[in-house]
This record gives sequence, C-alpha cells and structure tokens, in this order.
Amino acid sequence: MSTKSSLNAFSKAQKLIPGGVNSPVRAFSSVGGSPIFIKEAKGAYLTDVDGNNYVDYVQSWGPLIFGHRDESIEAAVIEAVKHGLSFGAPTIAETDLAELVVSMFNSIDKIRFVSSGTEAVMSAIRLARGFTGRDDIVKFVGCYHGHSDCLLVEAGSGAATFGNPSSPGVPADFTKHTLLAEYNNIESVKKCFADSSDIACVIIEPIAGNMGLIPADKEFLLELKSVCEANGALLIFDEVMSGFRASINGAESITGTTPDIVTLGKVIGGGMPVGAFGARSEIMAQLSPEGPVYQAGTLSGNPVAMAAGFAALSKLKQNSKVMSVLNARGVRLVEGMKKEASVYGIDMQIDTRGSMFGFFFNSNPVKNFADAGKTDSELFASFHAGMLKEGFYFACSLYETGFISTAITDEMIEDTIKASAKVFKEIKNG
Ligand code: KE4
Repeated sequence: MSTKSSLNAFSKAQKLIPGGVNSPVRAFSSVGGSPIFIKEAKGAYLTDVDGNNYVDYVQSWGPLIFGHRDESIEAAVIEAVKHGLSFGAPTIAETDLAELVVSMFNSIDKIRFVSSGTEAVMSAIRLARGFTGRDDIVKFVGCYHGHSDCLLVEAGSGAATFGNPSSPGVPADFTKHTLLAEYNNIESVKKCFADSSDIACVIIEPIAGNMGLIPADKEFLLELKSVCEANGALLIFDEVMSGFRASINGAESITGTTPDIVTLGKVIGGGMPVGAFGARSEIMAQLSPEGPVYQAGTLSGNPVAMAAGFAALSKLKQNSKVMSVLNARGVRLVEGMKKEASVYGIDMQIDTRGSMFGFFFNSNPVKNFADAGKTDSELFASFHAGMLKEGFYFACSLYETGFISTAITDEMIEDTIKASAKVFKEIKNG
C-alpha cells in the first residue's frame, strides 16, 4: 500500500499549518507514522489521496453515525444551500432542530445552538456560574471538554485540588477556580466540596470517551447528583461525544441520573459544525437576551448545519432500534478482537455503549485516567499501524473511542476481526 501522496501532502501542510493539521490528535503523533490525507469518503469507507480505502471506525470523531455521504443528510444540505448559506437572523430550521432535540432529552426544556462542542461547554460553564453566582467548577481528571481555558487543566494524578494550566498561554488565574476529582471516585468529589463552598457546577462526561471509553458507574453518577444537589451546585453532562451515540435519549436514559445542563455536539450536526447546550427553562432563562449571561455566535444555528442535524436526528428518532443494532456489532468487534489477541497472550479490556466501543491493551480493569495510563501504548501504536495497513482506520490515540456507523456491515466486522488476528500475530512475531 503506497501512501506517497499523503506523505507529500503532510510535508507541504506542515510548512503552512502547525503540525500540518487543524486539530492535534489528527497528526498521528501518539501512534507514530504520518497521517493519511483523505480525498473522499462514502458509506463505511474513507479513500486517501493515494487511492487506498479504509473501513472508518472514527467517523470524524463521532458525528457520522450514518456513515459518509448519507443520502438523506446530503440531500438536506444541498436543498438548504440553495436557499442561502447564512443570514445572521433567526430561521425556522433552528426551531425545528430545537424541537427535535428537546423531544429526545427529558432534562432539556430549552436549547442554544453554537458551532462546536468547545463553545457549548464553555457557554454551559458560564451559564452555571451565572445561575448559581459561584465561581468554582469541578472537572474529572481525564475528561476532555474542548479547549476553553478553564477546562484545559493539567490532567495529572487525580488529587482533587486546584489545577494548573497544562497549556502555556493559560494563566494560572484562569484555572484557579477549576478543581479536579477522580472519575468514579465520589470521595474525591466530596473533598472538592469540603475545599470550596463556591462550586457552581460539576462537569462530567457520563460516558467518558476521551481517556478511552470509560463509562461512569451508575451508582457513582447517582451519588454525584445527590452531592451536587446537597451543595447547591449544578451537574453538567458533557455529551458532545456520547449524545446520540450511546443512546438517542442521552446518558440520563441509560444511567438513571438526570443532569441540570447537557452539552451536545458531533452527531447533532450530522457532520456539519453544530454544538448545543440545554437545560430546564429556569436555568436557560438566565441566558441573553432573556437573562444577563452573555453568549453569542455569528454562525450559531447556521441553516445549512441545522438542516444536516435535523436530517440526522430525524433518521435516528425514526429508527429507534438502530442503537441496539450498532451495539451488537460493536460488541462482536471488541469481543472478536479480544479473543484473537488472547491467542497471542495479549490482554484487552473492552467495553461498549450504544454505537461506541473501546479497548485497552491492559491486564486490569480501567476505571479512571490513571488506570488508562497503564495501557501498553507501544502495543496500541503497533496495532493501529498494522490495522491501517490492512485497510481499517481506528482512532489514532489510545485515549479515544471507536464508533460503529450504520454503513458498517457484519461482514466488515468479521473482516476487521480477521485482520486483527493477522496484526496480533505480526506483533508477537516481531
Ligand atoms: P469540539 O470543540 O471538538 O467540537 O468539541 C469538544 C469536545 C467537548 N466535549 C467532549 C466530550 C468531546 O469529546 C469533545 C471533542 N472530542 C474530540 C475527540 N475526542 C474531538 C476531536 C479533536 O479534538 O480533533
């Protein structure tokens, strides 16, 4: 398999774009090698600039649950484009998508659209601070909530303490209000509340997908909600990734815990740039222009993006069985790969939630970021490279999650498992 054109494209891109990419994880730096440049995609397949095809288990990091160039989403976008790209004025398309999302999430009475998950989370945090009049927030080590300053906190060892900026350019003053807790560890959350009486909210990925796939324990989430309630803090479920991927009705429908605010992204835009945050009316009433908490965006609610999102979510809502079909395929995939790995003495921890799947090359259960860090990263890199050569495109970081789209067939799953057997054999034989 030649990747010559990708190599040339990467070297040119690096001269003009930092790291040659517009989002760091795409650079393959954590798995070695250089990224393949995509020419086009259709259904389950990506095609790179050298003409190689790959079964895509990344799907643009989640948005493309119906695969690439889904006919109904594509038709909706083309139709919307014919009426104009953007107006900076309200459109019925925004209300239509809002109505659809509200009908799918019990915890959401009202919703505001933005253009990315980062914007959604940044705005939700500001809303929680405005609603409670408090400044501190709690996040969990290993959870990723986009790149807004107060959430770019050192994900170091999991003590519940004030974070330090992990990224230069973020003044310590901007993160002194960010407290850290350990995922699935309620005592670490209680310690944050013991340390601060000024906590506005706790934000969590209820099904964490940014330290590999680590769903929070149901009991933990129930306790988390009661600790927040007892202390007058809001609970934010960051479902930018898990929303419409783990369930079509949000993590609340599968965990039994109802959040105060939900952030959404990815699938909600059907592949176009859309983020959103929603909550019950009394919280959303704080948002400008109704209330004093300011938030805005030139392309927020963009009519073309709304059309793509509406087509995607309508299709999901009409196919209520889709998530169980996708989950069955995800379970078969990770169980099949785990079995093949065991033939070569390679341990894998596996898990799925809806159309999300995850695996760790780790001999012990993975319950938090520290556990995830014990994964054999070199083995992961060899697995990623080997599968790429076999024509299977997995997330290029062990701290990510894989996805099943409706375009991925049972046959493709079986082919992937067979390819993994070959790759594990090559890894073991050196
Ligand atoms: P965006 O700003 O990238 O649209 O969303 C940020 C975000 C917020 N919350 C959660 C739970 C997320 O997973 C994300 C973004 N996810 C990553 C993939 N793990 C996006 C891929 C990338 O950074 O290139």
